Amino acid sequence: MSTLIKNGRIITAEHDYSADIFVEKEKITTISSNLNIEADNVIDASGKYVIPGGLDVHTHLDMPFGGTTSCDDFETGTKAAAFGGTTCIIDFATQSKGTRMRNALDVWWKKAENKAVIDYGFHMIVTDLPEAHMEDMSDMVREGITSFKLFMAYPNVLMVDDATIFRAMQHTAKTGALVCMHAENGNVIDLIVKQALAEGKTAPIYHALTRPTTAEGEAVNRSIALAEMAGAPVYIVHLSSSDALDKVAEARDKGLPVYAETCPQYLFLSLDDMNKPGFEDAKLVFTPPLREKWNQEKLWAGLKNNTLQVVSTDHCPFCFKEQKELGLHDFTKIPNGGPGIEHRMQLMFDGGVRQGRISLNRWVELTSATPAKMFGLYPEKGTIAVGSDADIVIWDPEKEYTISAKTHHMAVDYSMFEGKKVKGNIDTVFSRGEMIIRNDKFLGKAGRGNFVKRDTYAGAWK
Ligand code: DUC
Ligand code: ZN
Ligand code: ZN
Repeated sequence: MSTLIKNGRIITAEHDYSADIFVEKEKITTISSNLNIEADNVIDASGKYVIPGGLDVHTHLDMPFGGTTSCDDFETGTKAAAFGGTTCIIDFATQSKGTRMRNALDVWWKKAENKAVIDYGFHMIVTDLPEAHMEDMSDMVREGITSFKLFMAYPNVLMVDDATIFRAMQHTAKTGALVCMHAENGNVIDLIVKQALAEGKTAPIYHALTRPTTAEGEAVNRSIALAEMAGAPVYIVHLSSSDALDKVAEARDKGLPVYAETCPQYLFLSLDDMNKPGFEDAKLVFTPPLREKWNQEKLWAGLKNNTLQVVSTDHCPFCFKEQKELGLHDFTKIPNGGPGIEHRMQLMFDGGVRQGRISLNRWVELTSATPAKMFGLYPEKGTIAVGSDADIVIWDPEKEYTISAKTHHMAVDYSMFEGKKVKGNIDTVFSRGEMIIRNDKFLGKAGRGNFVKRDTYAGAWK
């Protein structure tokens, strides 16, 4: 199977030029102007951008959490991702306390293998790391699971103590892997939550009001100090506030290998959006929570000046009916998470590029190239180059689209961005050379996605 993509404007993190692309089987084999080659498929991309498929390095598909399970599985979730121009995800396998990481990996492989429609990798959420099982981390790295998420929040559930974090970081310092940190001071937050409940504050908004930005800033700072002592890099996930951003900026100014991602919900939504009647605000209950609106411009500045390097979604969808409703009378029982896997590229294009906040190259860098580099998938993924996987999106910068649960492909019954109009959307999507979306039709099939064995962080940045 071969494809010739003609007349497109190719945008990567570094380049912006017009040329034709020839794809043979799964790879890009030639890039040149005026290519005159016989191909099974010829696509005219005049007036369109040709970009590397997006990488969403923070998703939770089919994940047991908060007394229920996230409602997109690997089929619906990856299909929705593809409809948004994302051609590779890194999802989180979760080690249950008292079990080994290998068990979790086996479970997550099974969840994905017959379902994923695009390529996928895994991070491992570490909840239990006894001294005797440190070798599990090396075992995971050998399997291509080269990043580990640790929680400083959710005491007695997911949280690990500082010594465990430090031990994990000492290990990644040796293997070249990367610790991804959920940075919030869990013990303090738990106390504030208990006090709020005792005062009868049970509505969804109290989820946000009991998780101060200082608790995020403190934990970011602590995780950076632990990483510095361990001689390891650290990657802060879902950074949401100016307080936290300042700590990352300070560390980077010192030259420390500290990185962070933010997510569209923190860039486009704020506490001001949590003002709906009844239980509606539960749709915006995720962790970290929404912040005061002024934080948004700080985050945009962070994306521009590279204090933040990645935009992921933290896609963790729970239906409003029956799932979010578990917390109807108590905000602590609302499953934490929101749906976002489908609209990251559009939101960042419309709100970032079109609004003049970031350049086209930076858009690709934040959503594709740097995620691929950070998590050991570059240059197979994250760029348009000879030898790279033909994960290619033809992007129509003029296509208008209204985000809505009525038309989205996620298996969730609401949208965090219901009714938002965006300009710029996918035209055609290729995954390893196979056309999987054209004319708004899905042409791929469940199970065609491959597990990607990732290089280490240190390997990727050599
Ligand atoms: N952190 C995540 O990254 N996702 C879902 C919930 C959480 O706390
Ligand atoms: Zn988290
Ligand atoms: Zn998450």
